Amino acid sequence: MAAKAMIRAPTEGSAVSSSPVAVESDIYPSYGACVDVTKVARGGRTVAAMKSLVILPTFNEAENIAEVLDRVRAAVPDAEVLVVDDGSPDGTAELAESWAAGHGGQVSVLRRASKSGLGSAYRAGFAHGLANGFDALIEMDSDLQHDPAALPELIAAVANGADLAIGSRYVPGGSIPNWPKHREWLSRGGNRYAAFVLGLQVRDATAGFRCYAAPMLSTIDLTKVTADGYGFQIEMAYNVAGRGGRIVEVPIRFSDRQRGTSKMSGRIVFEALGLVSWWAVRDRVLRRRSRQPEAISS
Ligand SMILES: Nc1nc2c(ncn2[C@@H]2O[C@H](COP(=O)(O)OP(=O)(O)OP(=O)(O)O)[C@@H](O)[C@H]2O)c(=O)[nH]1
Ligand SMILES: [Mg+2]
Repeated sequence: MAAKAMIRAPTEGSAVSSSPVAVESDIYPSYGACVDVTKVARGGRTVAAMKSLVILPTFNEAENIAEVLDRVRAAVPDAEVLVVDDGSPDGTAELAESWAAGHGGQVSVLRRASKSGLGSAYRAGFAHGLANGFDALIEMDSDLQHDPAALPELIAAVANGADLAIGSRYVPGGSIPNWPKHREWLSRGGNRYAAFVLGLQVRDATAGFRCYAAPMLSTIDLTKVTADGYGFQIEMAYNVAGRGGRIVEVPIRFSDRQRGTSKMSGRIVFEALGLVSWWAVRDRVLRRRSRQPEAISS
């Protein structure tokens, strides 16, 4: 049975209530047909033996959190969950803690003092996961737009050698059934722009449902990853690609938010656009120019 303990959290003014991990060697059912989940994973282990951490960032998700936790538990019974809550006034953190208390551990809540953004929440979750020896670190929204049933497939992709598995809306088999056309065009256009200017071979770099292999994640200096929201997702994918990492896109169905309110804003879209343009200029224009004299003299 899980013992509850307070340990020092990786960010100022935050605390995580934690519980030990139980790892068993069952094989998860496959969500789609992309990956053979029965294959032996990294280090000779089966997929289910990957020590996996599902990170759930929350800000005012009281209406969703219990169902999210129920469905994550059903999809990946052996995975640990870390809810990263930014002082939600609607009591999300308390609900997550009481869910954990009633379900025999493996769910922890990292409480942070105030709303600090999605990127910051994931950075805190990654730091916790890497410090605690997880093999696979998963990002997932807490509003059920990401179907927890896809978790085994994402973990399986990493178990089978991907450094980053992205739950993708824009590969064959992926879909966004209910989005208004203008939102889909904005998202598709943003992704095409980022892929083109950064030379990134990813169809859905803004997607926030993904699984990282810990060895790859540990090579990225998270203190230098500064973007939030969509920019954060692109920045992380760009970092993995820049290190020669293997990125796999697993098709997912991205549903509409049924309950609670969106926290995304125009500021986050513009931040992503501005940062992507800056990275392209910095890495593809300025660096190429600064390399030219060497190329000529050699
Ligand atoms: N900890 C934390 N979580 C956040 C913050 N902002 C958003 N979130 C969570 O991040 C996830 C994604 O946010 P959403 O508002 O659903 O963003 P989105 O899915 O791009 O936008 P919609 O499609 O409009 O829902 C949700 O689980 C939010 O509760 C934040 O500042 N801190
Ligand atoms: Mg959402």
